[in-house]
Amino acid sequence: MDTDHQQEAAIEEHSKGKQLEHFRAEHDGEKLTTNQGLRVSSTDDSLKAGNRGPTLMEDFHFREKLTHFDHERIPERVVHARGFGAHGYFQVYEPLTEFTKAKFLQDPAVKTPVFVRFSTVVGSRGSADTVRDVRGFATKFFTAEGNYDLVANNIPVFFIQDAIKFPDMVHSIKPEPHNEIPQASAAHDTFWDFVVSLPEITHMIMWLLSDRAIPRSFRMMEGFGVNTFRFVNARGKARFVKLHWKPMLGVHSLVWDEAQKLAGKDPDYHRRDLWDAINKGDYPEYELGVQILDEADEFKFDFDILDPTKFWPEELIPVKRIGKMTLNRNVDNFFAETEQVAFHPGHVVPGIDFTNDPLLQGRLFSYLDTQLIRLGGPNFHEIPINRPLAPVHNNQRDGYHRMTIDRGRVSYFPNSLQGNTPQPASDAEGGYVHYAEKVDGQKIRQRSDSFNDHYRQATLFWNSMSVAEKQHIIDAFHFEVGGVMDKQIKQRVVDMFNNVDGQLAVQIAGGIGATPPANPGGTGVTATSPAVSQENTIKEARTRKVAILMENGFNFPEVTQVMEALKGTGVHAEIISKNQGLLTSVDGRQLEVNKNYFSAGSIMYDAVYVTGGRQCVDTLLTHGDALHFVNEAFKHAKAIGATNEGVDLLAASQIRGAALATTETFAELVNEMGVVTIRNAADMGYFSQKFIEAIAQHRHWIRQNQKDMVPA
Ligand code: HDE
Repeated sequence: MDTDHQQEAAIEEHSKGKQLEHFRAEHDGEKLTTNQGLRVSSTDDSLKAGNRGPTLMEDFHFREKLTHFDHERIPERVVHARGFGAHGYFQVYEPLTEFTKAKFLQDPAVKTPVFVRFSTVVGSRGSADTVRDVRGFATKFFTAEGNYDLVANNIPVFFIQDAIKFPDMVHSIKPEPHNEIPQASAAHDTFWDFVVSLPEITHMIMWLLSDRAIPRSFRMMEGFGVNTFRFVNARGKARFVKLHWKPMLGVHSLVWDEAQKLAGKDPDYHRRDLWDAINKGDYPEYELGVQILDEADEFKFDFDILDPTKFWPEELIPVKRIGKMTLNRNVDNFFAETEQVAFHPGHVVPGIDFTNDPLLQGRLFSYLDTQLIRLGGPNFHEIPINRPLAPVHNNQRDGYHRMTIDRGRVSYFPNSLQGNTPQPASDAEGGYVHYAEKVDGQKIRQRSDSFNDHYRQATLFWNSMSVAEKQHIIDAFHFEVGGVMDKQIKQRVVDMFNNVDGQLAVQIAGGIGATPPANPGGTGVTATSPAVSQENTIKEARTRKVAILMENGFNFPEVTQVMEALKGTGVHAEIISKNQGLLTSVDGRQLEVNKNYFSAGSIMYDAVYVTGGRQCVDTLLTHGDALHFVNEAFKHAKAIGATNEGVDLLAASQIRGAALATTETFAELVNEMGVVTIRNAADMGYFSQKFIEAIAQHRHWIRQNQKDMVPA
């Protein structure tokens, strides 16, 4: 068939309403075209009347190109504007039939596709990744029964109890409206003015000022559904449920100094980490956990289970791990996928239902509403990233950006012209039937008294923190409230947190120039919840990053033995040197430098290793950047390793308190405070093993006092 005939055939198909995809594929010469498919002869010069003359109106290519560009931006999300997404799949471990009829939670053989978007809350789209903030952790499950969205955060509680206060809360924490300062930060007057005026926010502030709000990686964060949902099984029996994501690599954080420096040196730190990990095959994995509560136990606890400023302590209600999510594919296009994805806690499937949690009820309105302005109309479900795998049939029609070509003349129900289709489905056919909870009440703008205890769980959280975690919270108060100008607000912060713990209030006051409480207070709660402390998390070295400081004249076998051992444990190493290019060892062999000191800093790595070789170390000793690298890694409590002459660099640095191998020690390993050294050794096996163990610890808080004395 010649081209004319093919085209005729294709046009005929088109008139029958069929797609022209095969025609397009056959005729695609991959040449530059207009949006109408017209090949363009030049895109460097606009059409002009004479080569120094004015541009002509008839230059449709110029006008189309500029017009499209002028309209490229859509409004960023009002909260959670900065995010990063990835694809993957979810598999349940065993049928959850007893608790829910949700199909995607029945068959361990089924891999349900997912799309996850991680985010910060307050900052604009171009803000830094490592700011102190809650992280969003939203997952879209493309199930056979329609899309299910688990729109979670990395902190299990929330700022407010009723969604009607959400605009106030967000206005207070966003940059102040008169001067748009500060970006992506809570350290300013309007936020703390709001805080001290709202006792229910107390518990959330404890979490926000804890290490949870500066994660090491999206791969090392928990996710919490926050709101209380319902699981409903096929017999109609309902139970309350809280949903959790548990990262297989444990929960780990940055330190504040590191987070601030990273915001300058690599504002894309978290998204780069996720992107690189997936590209390297280090697929992030999270287990889905559920806390399930019988309806009969609704009032059994000293907090209201519908109160979103409370978590359900795992000691009281254990987390059952029901399946695993693996993120194994990066996006092809950030805008099309990550920016246009639209989550909504109201996207549920049969077997998952709501409760009267007043925050959840309000969320059910807001998410759909916000997409209408953000994505420009009611057809955002047709954007490829949002399109369910389950077929869509209904009588909704038209609207901006409609993609579906609806056939026939029937767009109403009931009808007889189309056999009364599409028909609603019965319960047995998978139709969504809302849980028939009995509700009876008067119309009142009030809250239950059971929502009135704002301090006890804040004390429980404080009690559960390790010494280092407590210190970080106090430091965070000093930074955040230290940024407040109004003195009475500062004082009210001290008074507010005196309700949680007297000593906490005294220590807050000490750093912000406020008066300590006359009567140190507290709630009297002495219990702890070990699961909320990151001290008790999974600790392993896999996927961590080590910087190797090196110059010409290094010992080739020494460094390559260590590199092999790291690689064998799934730890990634990069060689850092003053200049990029090739380095030559004592015996003339070469290794390529990955980064120089302009592009790398200790803040981008989990550990540092200094290798031996007389000439190599003598050069390193003349580099302030190398000494700073070691000092800073020590200050940030990271594992540090050095072998043979490499130990000289540590000895010349300002690290304190950790004993180092001396020239007299023969192949004897010294391992103190996460500083692992050995001298006069040829076999790096034992050193590598101990160094990897130190990396797995993530941080060595035992250095608490010594590290603070290090200038870096
Ligand atoms: Fe959101 N939230 N939120 N939120 N939220 C949005 O929806 C809102 C809440 C969460 O990656 C918005 O599409 C109200 C709790 C995440 O696209 C908006 C309330 C939790 C994301 C909205 C809450 C979340 C959002 C803005 C009640 C943890 C990012 C853009 C006070 C369980 C999703 C959008 C993504 C996004 C409203 C509270 C998590 C305006 C009214 C609690 C992860 O609709």
